[in-house]
Formats: sequence, C-alpha cells, structure tokens
Amino acid sequence: MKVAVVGATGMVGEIMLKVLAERNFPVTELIPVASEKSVGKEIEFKGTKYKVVGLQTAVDMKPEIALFSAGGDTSKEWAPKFAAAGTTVIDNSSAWRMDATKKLVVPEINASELTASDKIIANPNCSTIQMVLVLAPLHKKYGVKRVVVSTYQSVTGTGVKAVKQLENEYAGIQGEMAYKYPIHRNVIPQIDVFEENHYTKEEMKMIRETKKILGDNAIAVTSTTVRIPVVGGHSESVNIEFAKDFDVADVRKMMHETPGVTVQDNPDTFTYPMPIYAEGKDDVFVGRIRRDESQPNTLNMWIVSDNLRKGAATNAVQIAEYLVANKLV
Ligand code: 2RA
Repeated sequence: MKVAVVGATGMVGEIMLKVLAERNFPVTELIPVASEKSVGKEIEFKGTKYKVVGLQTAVDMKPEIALFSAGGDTSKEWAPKFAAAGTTVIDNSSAWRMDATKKLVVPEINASELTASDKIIANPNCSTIQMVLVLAPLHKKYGVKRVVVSTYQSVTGTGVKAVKQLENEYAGIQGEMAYKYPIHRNVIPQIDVFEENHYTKEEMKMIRETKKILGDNAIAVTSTTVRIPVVGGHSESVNIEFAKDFDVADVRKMMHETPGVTVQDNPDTFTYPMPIYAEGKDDVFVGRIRRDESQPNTLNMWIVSDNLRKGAATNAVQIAEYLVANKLV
C-alpha cells in the first residue's frame, strides 16, 4: 500500500507513523505530507528516510490511503482532491464527522458499514471514541437512555504548543500560551470554542458523535469537557441511565469481553484506570464500575485512554486495516 500521512510532523501524525510501524501495516511506500514550511524535511519510518512533500505532490502520487491529521480547513479543501484521485482518506479532523454522507467509524462498533465507495471516512473525536467503545455493547444489551459525562482531558489533545505551555509553567518559564489561562496548577472548563447554547464545541462533539456512531438519535447525552494539567490520556466520569435494569457483575463481564477494552477495577487493591498507565497503550481502560444508588437503572464508570492513540492514530490505522482486510481499497 502506498500510504500518505497528512500532518506527518504534528503530534498525532507522529503517532500515526509509530502505530503504522508497530502494527506492521503493509506500507510499501510512505508519503509524509506537511505544510510548506516542513517540505523537504526527512522523516524516518522503519529504518528508511522519507522526504516530506506538499499536498499537491502527494495527491499526484495517488496513494491508496491517506491518513489526515492536519486540521479541519486542510481536510475540507484537500480530502476531496485526494478522493477524486482515487485515494481513500481517513480524516482525523472534525470536518466530515457530522456530514450525513460520510461514515463516522470506530472499527469495533461500525466498520462493517464501510464500502469501497467510502472515499472520505471520518475518525471521531478522541473523547467520544473512548466513551462509545464502552457504551456500544451496553446499549445493545440494556438500551442506553441517557449519558452524563464529565471529562478530564490531557493537554496533548490541544497539541504541542499546549504541552510546551504546561512544561514552561512547571519550570517557571514565561512562554507562549496555548490557553487563555495558565494550565499548571489549574483546571480549565472550556475545550474549544463556545457554541450558541453555551456548550463548547468539544461538548457538542461528544453529544452529536455519540448518537451518530451508536446509530440512535434517541440517546440523551450531556457533557462537560475540562482541560487538566496532564499528559498521557483523557479521563471521563460517565453516568449511564439504561432503559432496563442491569447486573453490575454482568456489566463487568461484558467489559472484559469487549475487544479494545481493559478492565482495571478493584477497590481492595486501589486498582482503577489512570492516564499515567494508559499512556502509550492502545486500549480503553475502564474502572470504578458501580451502581448509581441515587436513581434506578443507572451506572457510574471511569474511562481512561491515550487520546493520541485509540482517540486518534490507532483508531485511524484500525480503519485502514479493516479496509485492507476487506479489500475495500
Ligand atoms: C482535545 N478533543 O482534546 C480534542 C482533540 N481532538 O482538545
């Protein structure tokens, strides 16, 4: 496979290259793509050096697959150009996620909807992916009525500038700010811009994308998304009300059986998921599984995942793997 990675020098792009190598994706030719200022730079992939090229050059090279992580504007403009050249684009931006003509895919849940004519495939938002992976089997069995989620999101979700801000503030150095406020010793209850209803775009992504991926507009979702001074992964406190009553032991068993999910849940040994353990791993970690005793048919859980991996790069590569395995590219 000739594979382009658009945004190859960015934080997610770098992890995409790492994940492609780790999972031994059948790359015969790599095309690292980045903005003009990075063109000509060298990138190493599995011991071979590749020169970064610009977008038009990459389109002309007609890759079979292009993994995009270069921001919404680049995706809006360039994904259709790649698609017109016959490339299947897997896009990590928000540009196409809510487009009714595009599939929004978490492979474990809905990859079977993909066909060879899907030329632009949307990768969901990181905080959505880790939550829906857990919700999907529970929805099938018990019917999810309502979800209340609060997130504790890593600065890596913003990008390299935010990681630098945290490091600078930690070291007492005055530097460029990715956020309006300090992030070290702080918690910022705003991720992305505010929408008209005073929810942030990140909150609305979680609400809209969850319904689309689970294929059920009747699920009520409300969300508060928060940035915390952590690298390594996003954490979520999730309260789920079901249509039917459930058995906690059965929920735990189902989580053990869900591909891509690892249960870390033992109060006796103080075992629960945390970003320091999730970092660098592909799984979604679940713990603190317990009944919400304040109302019927309701469950609480704590979900942690490396947002750059399953929340972005790994999910995108898994989509590519599905396309290859099913001869859809
Ligand atoms: C964040 N969800 O964590 C975003 C990244 N896509 O800011």
